[in-house]
Amino acid sequence: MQKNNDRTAVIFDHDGGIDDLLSLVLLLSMDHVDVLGVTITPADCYPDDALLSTLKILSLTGNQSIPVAVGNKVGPNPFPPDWRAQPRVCHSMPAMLRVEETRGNVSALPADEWMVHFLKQSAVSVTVLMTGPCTNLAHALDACPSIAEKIDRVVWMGGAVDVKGNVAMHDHDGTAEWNAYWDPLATHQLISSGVSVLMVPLDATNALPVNRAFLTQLAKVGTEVSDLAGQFWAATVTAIPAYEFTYFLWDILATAVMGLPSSAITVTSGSIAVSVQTPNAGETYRAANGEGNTVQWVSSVDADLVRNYVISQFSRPFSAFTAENVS
Ligand code: AGV
Ligand code: CA
Repeated sequence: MQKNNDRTAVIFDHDGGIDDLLSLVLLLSMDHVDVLGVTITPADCYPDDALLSTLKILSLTGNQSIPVAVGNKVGPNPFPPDWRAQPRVCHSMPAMLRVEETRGNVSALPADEWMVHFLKQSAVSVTVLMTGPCTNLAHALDACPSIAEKIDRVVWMGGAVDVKGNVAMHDHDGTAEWNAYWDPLATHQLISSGVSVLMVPLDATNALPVNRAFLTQLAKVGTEVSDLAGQFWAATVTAIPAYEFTYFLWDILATAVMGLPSSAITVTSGSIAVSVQTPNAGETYRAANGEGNTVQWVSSVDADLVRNYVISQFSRPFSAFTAENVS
């Protein structure tokens, strides 16, 4: 498989949350990354909102030619409607309303089929970055296992290994992270797929709450991009001040991994298993006796380094986000 060493080809699958949308902005800010496609999982969002915000961000950054595909596969454990509606604020902000989205790049295929179609013909191996449930990719791998050869690695925001989860539901014991819980079977399929997986679980993201100190640091930049990011995040601070409701730089950390120096993160390797039943559906736990599969996960981070990296990327003008050399 052809591999270009100084550039990273990425398919970005997100689920339309506020930090998913900011992750798209962050990913597009990285000079060494070529975003080859954006796919949407209809999980922690309403898909029409997620698509509209995605297209507007692509227009704002001069990336209207990147293909976008919306998924139609859903997991069994829906997100609360309040959370799904929250990112509607993003495409309702002045800078987002002013920019006209274009729809010529929206695929007629659902996201999982687009992934199969794209990867089958791809001459390069790609990184699949996912910041929502992994349902689209699990379906794609199921439909066409040979696409695994085109996947260099998967970087996935999901799971909770040595820390408690963030699911607080009536039939759950609180051990799972939401992306893993939404579609526990897909999580199980991903972990056991044999594809190289780097999880970015709550173990690492817990160090990065969206708090006033971070928002103040970001606000000091005072540019078009940093102000838009600050406005998106400001919409998250009305949450109940409890662990399960607090907003973290979840997806942002998973995305930042694509550009951070390796000194900023600690990666652990081990055998992980996934529960697909109540009361711990979606729990990603250290497996005993050959039960699980070997994956890697980010177990801790240098939080200051991550925050500084994100803020410095968001200090760039939108004009610096346009791909020059996608071939
Ligand atoms: O579990 C974290 C994942 C991330 O992909 N999502 C939100 C991020 O996009 C689900 C989630 C957990 N707690 C939440 C979430 C909250 N308080 N509000 C909205 N979404
Ligand atoms: Ca997400």
